[in-house]
Parts: sequence; structure tokens; C-alpha cells
Amino acid sequence: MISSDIIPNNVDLHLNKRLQRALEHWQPQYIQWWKDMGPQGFQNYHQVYVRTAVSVDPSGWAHFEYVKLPEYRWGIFLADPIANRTIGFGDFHGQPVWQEVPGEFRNQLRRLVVTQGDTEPASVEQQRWLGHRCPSIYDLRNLFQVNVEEGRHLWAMVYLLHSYFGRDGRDEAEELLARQSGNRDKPRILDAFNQPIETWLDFFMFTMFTDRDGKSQLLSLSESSLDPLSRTTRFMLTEEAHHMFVGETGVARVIERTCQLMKEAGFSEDIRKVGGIDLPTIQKHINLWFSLSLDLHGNEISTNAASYFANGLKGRAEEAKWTDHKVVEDIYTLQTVEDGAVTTTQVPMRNAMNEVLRDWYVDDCQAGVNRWNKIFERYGMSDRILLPDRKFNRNIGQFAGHHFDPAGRMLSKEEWARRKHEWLPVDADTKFLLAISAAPIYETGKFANYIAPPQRGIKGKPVNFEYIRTEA
Ligand code: BYC
Repeated sequence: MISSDIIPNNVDLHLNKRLQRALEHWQPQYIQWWKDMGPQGFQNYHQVYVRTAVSVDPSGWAHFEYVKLPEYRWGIFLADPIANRTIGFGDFHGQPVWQEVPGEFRNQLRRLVVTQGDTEPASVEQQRWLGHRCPSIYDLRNLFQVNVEEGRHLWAMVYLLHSYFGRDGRDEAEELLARQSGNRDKPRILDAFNQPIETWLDFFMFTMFTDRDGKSQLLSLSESSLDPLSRTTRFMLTEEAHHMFVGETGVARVIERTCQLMKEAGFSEDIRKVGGIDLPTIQKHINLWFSLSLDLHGNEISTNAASYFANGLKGRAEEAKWTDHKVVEDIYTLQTVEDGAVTTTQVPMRNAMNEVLRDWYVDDCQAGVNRWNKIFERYGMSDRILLPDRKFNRNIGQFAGHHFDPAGRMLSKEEWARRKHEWLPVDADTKFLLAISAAPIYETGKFANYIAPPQRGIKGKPVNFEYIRTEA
């Protein structure tokens, strides 16, 4: 269903000339941004075997081909409408969904769309130097796949801004290309998207934990009463699944290799000496990215979240699984800090919707960690990876400004300062990770010493397939 040559889409863009022109005007700015801020050094001479969305047909929505990255066909695809869809939660539960933005919710909806949109280019910016340290061509291809699809997710939000938010929306679309990850004057909106991602361990953790926040937020937005927002996020979730696959299997392959090396070298040996990533370093990176991604769910007690829910803008993940969709009287019990001690408090559940979504997220992360721990079982090892307590290393919400160890025990400021390096990566860890990846592996079928090869290749291709071709 591609109806425009310039911008592939399934929204009949050619029927809305004004919108088409506006998006075609934004497109060159986007391409310039991609060249400036996207993967550095791989724009001109490399052809990458990537998937491109061409429709939303579940039986074949993408095709795979070699493309030069700036020539990727970024398009606009919304999941098919659900006939007679009604609002699934909040004060308007049961009423027909909206095809236009109601004036009274315009600001809130724009804010949600802009915040979602801002994370997409941010992640591309964060990862733009990683190609120079890649552990294999297979992994490099996966990085670029994730990057181009984050670019497409930006397109998804820009389509909504241009289509439904008029002049303000067009201005916001320009701002999405003007803010920059880590820029002191114009940073990205959410904290975790201003952290540099310098090492591949960070990249795998990011795609495991931060992309999973993408999943929980997209699930909750896919419940939205604004039908185009629901439809666009529903299709984004299809692509997002691969990003979390990259993260989960990336970390799994690092753990696998570490186990192999530990077995070979003897368990008392310092695994770094043989070029492996020691388990404490892996655990520290889990602690970091899990806690940063917990922050991305916002305050535990939030009037914003209550109002998003009441107005039907943002629901819970998998709203249909709940029985009460109005949630007017329910109470939620959560932990908080009072007079310097952890206590529990009860709040109206609508005000705790960020925490309800965080519960879903923690469970989803835990399932992934359980899968990682099976690797140790296979090697007959008693080591285990643990998710830190959700109070650990928080900078947003009730626990910000207080200190906790990964088990959730409260610490004094002094004890935290003394011990945090036991739980979070320090410069020496990053230096080590940079050192073992100083020489990128561009040889087909070869893998860096610190990571095991994947079990299979992409789209039925062998592991040693030439996922990236270089022009002479
Ligand atoms: N950093 O009432 P609260 C993805 C601000 S990832 C900085 O709790 P709310 C992806 C907040 O803005 C998913 N500031 O806020 C992954 C507010 O500011 P004001 C992205 C923060 O609105 C990988 C104040 O604190 N999508 O897709 O309930 C690669 C009060 O807080 C943060 C979305 O986030 C923070 N972490 O919750 C690529 C969905 N947290 O009003 C892509 C859309 C809070 O005082 N966003 N603040 O100026 C939302 O639903 C909400 O904005 C949030 C925040 C859940 C993020």
C-alpha cells in the first residue's frame, strides 16, 4: 500500500497535498540530521542488509535488502484500524475513539507525542560512534537496524505532529531535530537519553532495559483514545521487539562467553586478563541501565499520570487484562520515604499509574534476567544476575535524593559515596571495555573475544553472512 514515491506510507498521503508538502519539506532536514548525527563513518560506502517496513501486514510487513544508510526508505505506517473501536479506560470509557485531537487535551497529547518522539533521535545520537568498536559485522548490522528504525519512529511521531497539531506541531517537529543528546544548552527531554553510549555493553543494556521502557510506554500509548496515536504505536511495537532481542541476546552472548572463559581459565582467574568481561562489571551495567530506565517511568505519585488516565490519553500496559477500567475508587499501596525512613503510603490508583506501568516493566525485565540466569545453570555455575531494588540509584520520584544499596537498604550519604563504585560502573570499567573493543571486527563471521557468536543469523541467513558490504 505504498502510495507516495517520496515518503512510503499507508495513510494515503497523496490525498492530503498540504500534509504531503509539509512532510516533504521536513524530510531533507531529517536526512541532514541523520547524516550529521546518525552513525558516523558508515554513511557513504557501506551497504547494510536491513529490513524496511513496507506495510503493516502481519504475514510480511518488511523486506530485507542492502541499502546505504542515508538511502533507507523511512516511511509512515499505522496499524490497521479496529472497526468500531471504543475508549478502553478512564472517564470516557466505552465512547467511540477520537480521530481528531479534542481541543481540551491538545496540550497534554502534544506533550506525550513530543516526549515519545524526542527519545527516538536521541538514541541514534547516543549510539553514533559505536560502529567503530563493533564486535562483529552481525552486531554492526543490528546496531544500524535499530538506528534506522528509531529514525522511523521519529517519523511516526512527526506524522502525528504535522497531521493533528497544526502550526505548533510543525514547530515541535523542527525542535525534535534541534535538541541533541547530551547538549548542555538543548538537551533531550528525558535524562537517560543524555547519557553517552560508548561501549557495546552499554548498548546491549540500553536495548534490553531502555528499549523495554519504550515497550511499556508504547503499550500504554497504544491504548490511547486518540486512534491515530494508538495505531501508530501499535505498529512501532512490532519493530521494537527486535531492538529488545538485540539487547537481551547481546548480554546473553557476553555472559555465555564469560562463562566459557571462566571455565577455560579456571574460576579463580581474573577473567579480564583473558579478555572477558567479568560478572561484576556486567552486574554494574545492569544496575545502571535498569535504574535509569526505572526513572523513565516518571514519579510514583503523579497528577500528570492521573490526568492522562482519566482523559483516556495513556492507559496501562495490556489494559484489556484489567477488570476495572475506570479506576475511580481503587487504592494503590506504594513505598515512599518519610522522615528519612522508608514507609508505605496509599494513594488513589489513578495517581499511581506511573508505578503501575513500572510494575509491568519490572516483571518484564525480571523474565529476561531469568533467561540470562539459565546460562549459568547450563555451565553448572552458582553465579546469578540480580535486578537491583527499584529504590536503588533513582533520580526521579520518591527515592531521588535518598540512597539505597541494590538490596534496597537505605544508606547514609557518606556510605553511598564510599560504596557506590561497588554497584555502578566507574571510569576504570569503561576504560577496560573501551580497551577490549579498540579494534573493531569487520571480518565476516568473526567475533570479538568477549562475546559468543549468536545461535543463528538474521532472516535465515548464516551467522557468517556478509551483513555489510563495503564499496571499494
Ligand atoms: N527525566 O508527573 P511526572 C522509548 C519530569 S522510551 C526528566 O512523573 P509524567 C525509546 C516530567 O516531565 C519511552 N524529566 O511526569 C527507548 C515532569 O515535568 P514538569 C519514551 C522527567 O509526565 C529506547 C515532572 O518530571 N516515551 O521509546 O507523569 C530507544 C513531573 O513528573 C523524567 C515516553 O516517555 C525523566 N526520566 O511522567 C528509543 C512516553 N520523568 O511537568 C526510544 C511519553 C519525569 O514538571 N511520556 N520527568 O515540567 C510520558 O508518558 C511521561 O512524560 C513520562 C513522565 C512517563 C516520561
